[in-house]
Amino acid sequence: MALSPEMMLEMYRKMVTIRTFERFAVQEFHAGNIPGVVHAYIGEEAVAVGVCTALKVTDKIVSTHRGHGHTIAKGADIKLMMAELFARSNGYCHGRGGSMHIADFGVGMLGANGIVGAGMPIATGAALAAQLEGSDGVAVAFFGDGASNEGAFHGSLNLASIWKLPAIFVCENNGMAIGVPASYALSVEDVSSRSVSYNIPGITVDGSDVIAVYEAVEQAVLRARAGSGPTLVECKTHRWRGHAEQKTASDEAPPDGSNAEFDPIPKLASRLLEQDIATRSSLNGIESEVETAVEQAVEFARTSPMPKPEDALLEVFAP
Ligand SMILES: Cc1ncc(C[n+]2csc(CCOP(=O)(O)OP(=O)(O)O)c2C)c(N)n1
Repeated sequence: MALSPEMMLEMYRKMVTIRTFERFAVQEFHAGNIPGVVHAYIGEEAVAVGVCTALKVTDKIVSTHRGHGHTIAKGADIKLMMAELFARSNGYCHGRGGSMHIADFGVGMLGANGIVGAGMPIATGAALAAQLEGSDGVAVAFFGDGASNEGAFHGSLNLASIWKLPAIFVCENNGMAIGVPASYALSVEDVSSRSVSYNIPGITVDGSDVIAVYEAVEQAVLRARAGSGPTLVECKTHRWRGHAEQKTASDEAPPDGSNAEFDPIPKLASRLLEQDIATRSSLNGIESEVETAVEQAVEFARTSPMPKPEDALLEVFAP
């Protein structure tokens, strides 16, 4: 389906929402208001948004430790997300999970995951469920270049291939797994070439180009819904900050502004302006609406109650 101007503007709004949410999450982490870990998705926004724009709300995604962008792109509520980061009882997991455990089944977001690679078998299972139910649903696994070296990747792609599951494997190749460069750890230049071993299509796209990501995933979705099986989509991208936010300066981010050539947001803005879909002032309007919405999410989190110690075991075990 050709992207309508409304869809392209919504993509812009989503990318700016992710960028702004992450900017505030980083700031609140360093202010001591967020316990646990925050892995920022800044710089990678076009991947989550390009992929999720090609999906229906009933389609499923499974995320990673760097999951805020996927969660926002699939339509989750940023107030409940921020409250979860703040470990408040109003958050998605009632303050028990934090950044790496946010899920919202209502929008098809089956969960972030602190175990690298663990999302791929889950998405494979969700794709099997869609196939057994006879729905036209698809399931997407997001994962990094590091995760593509794990057994879970190879087992998932093989099973999805032989059973022709409606799964899409989206590798966010940001060139690093913590401090280990992909150039050292990967046996191949492009993760997408690993698709050959599983007899499925594999494609590499520019992960800073949201339209290119959308178009590649749209093809994969068509193939999955037609019962023809999975696709491996590799998005080459850049993470701008250190692996995770640190109290120390051991994994410092490059200074702001040094990533202009990889920045997916001005790239989409240029297209919107060239195609007369937006004006600079309408884009400024979106940016300021998003800023207000994220500020309100932070305020919601800040004023939400802490979980009570006596409730510690609620919501932990299934009844
Ligand atoms: C099974 C497992 N091994 C190791 C870790 C520690 N760890 C957390 S993130 C990470 C790097 C992951 O790299 P990649 O998959 O490329 O994702 P990125 O952080 O670049 O988004 C590692 C090794 C973990 N959480 N789980």
